Parts: sequence; structure tokens; C-alpha cells
Amino acid sequence: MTTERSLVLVKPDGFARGLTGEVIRRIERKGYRLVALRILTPTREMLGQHYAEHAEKPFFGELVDFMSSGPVTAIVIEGNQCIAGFRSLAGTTDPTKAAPGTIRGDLGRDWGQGSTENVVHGSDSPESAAREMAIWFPDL
Ligand code: DAT
Ligand code: MG
Repeated sequence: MTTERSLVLVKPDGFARGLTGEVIRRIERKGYRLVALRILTPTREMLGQHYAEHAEKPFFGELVDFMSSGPVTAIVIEGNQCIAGFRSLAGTTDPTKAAPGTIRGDLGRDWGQGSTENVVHGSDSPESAAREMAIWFPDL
């Protein structure tokens, strides 16, 4: 048994479009448990930590601009294999290519804004989950 926790974000596009409930509905229907939830507009400093692996990428500036543009819902979920399981629910990074049935495939699209707006973030490994939870939920 591998009970895990993962850090999920409903990104500013998803929050602004009223999709937080839809994302939570899919998480709960899948059978994962909600552990913690907060709504906040992330600072650029938080996002620099969260996306440290992408700091040198050409899209980093637009990514931080987009992610700091408004409120997000940060959620810790729990369940066996929930890290891979939520990534599967979320679908692939590019919302144009993400499969129908996934969060990004059903709810995301290219809005022609430059930044990749793909509704959700999910941790990609236990190490990332631990690192990200410390950023978004320092008291957990
Ligand atoms: P994921 O969010 O699927 O884990 P990632 O960690 O590779 O993807 O990238 C983090 C975010 O950065 C992603 O959700 C959207 C943005 N991004 C990734 N690759 C990009 C690219 N080639 N051009 C523009 N934005 C990109
Ligand atoms: Mg990632």
C-alpha cells in the first residue's frame, strides 16, 4: 500500500472560469481524499520556488505572469498512487493535445494568450509533492 499525497492547483484560468468545483468533483469521484484547501493569489517568489525546475526555460516569465494573475485554489489530496492518478486525470501538458475525458482535454484550450493555460497543476513525484506542499501549505 502506497498512501501518497499530491499538491494540486486549480490555476488562475480554472479559478476565474468557475472550474474549481468541477476539478474537486473529479478528484472525489476518483476516490481521492481532500486533506487541505486554500484560495490565494501566489506571489512571484512562491512561483519561483514552485517552478524552480523551469527557471531557465524560455516560457518561465510568461508562466509566472499567468500564475500570479489571480487567485488559485491549492489542494492537498491523498490516496494510494494519487500522484500518478491525478496526473492521469489531468492529462498531458498542452491542452490542445490533451485527451478528451481528462481535465485539460475537457476544460482547457489554447486561448491565444501566449502562456499555456491548462487549468490544473499536479505534482509529478513524491519528492516534488513534499517540496510543493511545503511551499503552499507550510503549516501542514
Ligand atoms: P506539467 O504542468 O504538465 O507538469 P511542466 O512541469 O513541464 O508540465 O510545465 C509546467 C507548466 O509550464 C505547464 O503546466 C505549462 C507551462 N509549460 C510547459 N511547457 C511549456 C512550453 N513548451 N511552452 C509554454 N509553456 C509551457
Ligand atoms: Mg510539472
